[in-house]
Amino acid sequence: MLENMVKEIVYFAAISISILSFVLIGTCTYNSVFAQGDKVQASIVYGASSLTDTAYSPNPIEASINQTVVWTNDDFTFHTVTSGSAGAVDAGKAFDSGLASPTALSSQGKTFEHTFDTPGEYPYFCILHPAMVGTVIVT
Ligand SMILES: [Cu+2]
Repeated sequence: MLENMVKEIVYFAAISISILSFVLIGTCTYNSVFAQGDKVQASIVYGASSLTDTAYSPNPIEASINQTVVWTNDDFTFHTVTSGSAGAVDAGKAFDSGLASPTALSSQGKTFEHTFDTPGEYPYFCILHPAMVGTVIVT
């Protein structure tokens, strides 16, 4: 009788430990994949047309060297992710989702990505709504 109870407790403990280790290993694997993931997600928020420095989220976007930033248009209108500032001669030189290119953020759900291989601060804006501004900080 007592022996059966002990057996049951041992059995239960063994199952608990194996389930726990499964969960732990799963969590670790997930974390390492996440850390290796070289993409930073950013959003053009809903209603961005009427926003300024909150149109792109997060703002600023922080990235490490050689990380790729992915912008998703979560709004219902056409936007761009264009490096520099409105009217500057070098606007769009570093990166530009464009107005007609395949990367154009012409509708909801479209994405544009750029990999930053040099540290620095990269201001950017939307050609169609120049009040929309953001910064990528690469360290
Ligand atoms: Cu816009």
